[in-house]
Amino acid sequence: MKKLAVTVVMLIVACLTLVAEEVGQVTNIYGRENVTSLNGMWRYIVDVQERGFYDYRMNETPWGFFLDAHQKSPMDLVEYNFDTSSQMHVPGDWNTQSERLFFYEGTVWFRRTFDYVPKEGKRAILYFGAVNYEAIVYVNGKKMGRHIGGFTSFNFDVTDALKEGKNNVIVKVDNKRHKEDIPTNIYDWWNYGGITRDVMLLEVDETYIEDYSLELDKKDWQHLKGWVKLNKREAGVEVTVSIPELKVEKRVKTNADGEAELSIKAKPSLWSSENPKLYDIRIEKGEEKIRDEIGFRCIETDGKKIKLNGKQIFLKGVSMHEEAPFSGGRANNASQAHTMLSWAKEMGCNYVRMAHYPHNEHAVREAERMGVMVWSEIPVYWTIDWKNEETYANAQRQLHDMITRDKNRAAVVIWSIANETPHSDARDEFLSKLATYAKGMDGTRLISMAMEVTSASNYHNRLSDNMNKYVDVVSFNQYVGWYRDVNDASKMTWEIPYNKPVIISEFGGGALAGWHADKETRFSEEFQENMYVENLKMLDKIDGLSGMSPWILVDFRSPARYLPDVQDFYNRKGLISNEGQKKLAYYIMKKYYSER
Ligand code: GCB
Repeated sequence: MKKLAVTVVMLIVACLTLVAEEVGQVTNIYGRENVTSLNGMWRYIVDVQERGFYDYRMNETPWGFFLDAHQKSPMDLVEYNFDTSSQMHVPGDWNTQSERLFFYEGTVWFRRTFDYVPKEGKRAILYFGAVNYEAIVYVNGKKMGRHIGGFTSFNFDVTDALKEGKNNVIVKVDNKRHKEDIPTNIYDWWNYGGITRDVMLLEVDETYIEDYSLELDKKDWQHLKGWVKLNKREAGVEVTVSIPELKVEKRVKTNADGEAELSIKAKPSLWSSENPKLYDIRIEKGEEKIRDEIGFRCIETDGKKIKLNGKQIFLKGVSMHEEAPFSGGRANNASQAHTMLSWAKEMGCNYVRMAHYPHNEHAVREAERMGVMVWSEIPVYWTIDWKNEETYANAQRQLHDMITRDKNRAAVVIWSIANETPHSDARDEFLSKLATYAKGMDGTRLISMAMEVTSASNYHNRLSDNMNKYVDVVSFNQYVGWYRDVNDASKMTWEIPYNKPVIISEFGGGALAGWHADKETRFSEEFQENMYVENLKMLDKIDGLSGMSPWILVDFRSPARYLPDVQDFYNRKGLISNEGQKKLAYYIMKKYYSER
């Protein structure tokens, strides 16, 4: 009997360790057919000690929550029950859906059940837009895999785990912070936990289109180039790419790597802020049909200038976090993005810095439709564990996944690899490798990072960063007027000794909306307003100034902002309050951009 029990446990463990085939990142999930949304209400269990995962020896248990066990007789001891547990909405963070979880950092298990009918010759891909921070995914008790990184999409081939009838997906989500993570354990935004972006089940053929790229050839604007990639190394598969409006229909065949090059003669109307033209694109392989909207444009630098489609531009920007306007919490849909981008546009912006991590795909696509250029960034923020190889691999994977997802978005003009990273040899090595990697993946966009100025003397600001060689655009954050006396602004001189365009990636300071006092009183709207006036005069003197993204469009939650009745866990540097109230400084920026 004992032997039998041991065998049963061993069998269960063997089952649990079955990891699904890792499949490449499936792009443009929203433009594919045969997609079922698994968004909606999911059951959840808060597991502070992770007892649904580890036994007391700290081994992975064979009876964990991932089995979704049920009492078979009244005698059975099962100390959890998904069926009667509370529910929360996916996509969504747990912090704003349950008061008890507002400050929670740890493990929460999520379960969703769904009906499924397996189909001959079809594969099922389970897609997550993002889970913060670590996700371990099980389907019907079988482990599909693990993903780390809170802002990038991932997917598993779950075909072999699915069955006819009722199925379940269980996800162990853990948002604990660690020094070796990306981001590391301290940062100035809220660590929203949960399944924060869309969850979808995609049905495809055994051989399917995994990814593709289509863009304007920088050297020849009457030429589009790109590639299509299958999930398998299968030669001779025919793929058709068409752009009806341009009367393009191109048939290509895959090579032995399952890839095909695209080279198309066409004369598209170029995408810009004034003309955010997107073309309807169809990519087809037999029955498989993918639709996309793609814009074509050329972004480049010329000495200290940034040029879009050959014309010098000034990036009139603002920084933004991915936090839902009015309701708070992680933003995850197009309408929230639309609200925020409309505020930015009304202020005169043609550009936003999506800080400090890749924002959701809806937001990037919305920016593109609205003609707003985007700086997109990975959370290599402050003091990363530079010497840790796994940390580097994690950062590179996040960079890879960000570029893979958004490489067809004309709106994205800058990939940023880091924010405010203290200088050291180890940091230089880490960041130069990342920058080189980004360039290798995408040679058409500009690479940048938010640097810090290193003062040469009290009123002389000199930028000196070994990373200057690796970036196309030199960007830095500076806070004269907030972390330094505002009266210093008029005395400041700047030295940026590189022949590259300069973007001020952050400047600003806090104000509590609706609170009025004189311009010497911190946190009053007048203080912030005056600081903006002084900063703009100061920044205008910078040689090669090609854009700016003041910090920040909207007040956002931060655990490091404790001041009662003023901050209340909000970083108040927004030009607009978290309730949508525009502050005086918003109008200073609006006026400045209207005159630029
Ligand atoms: C910075 C950081 C940003 C912070 C901001 C601040 O330099 O890049 O994430 O929120 O300063 O408010 O201090």
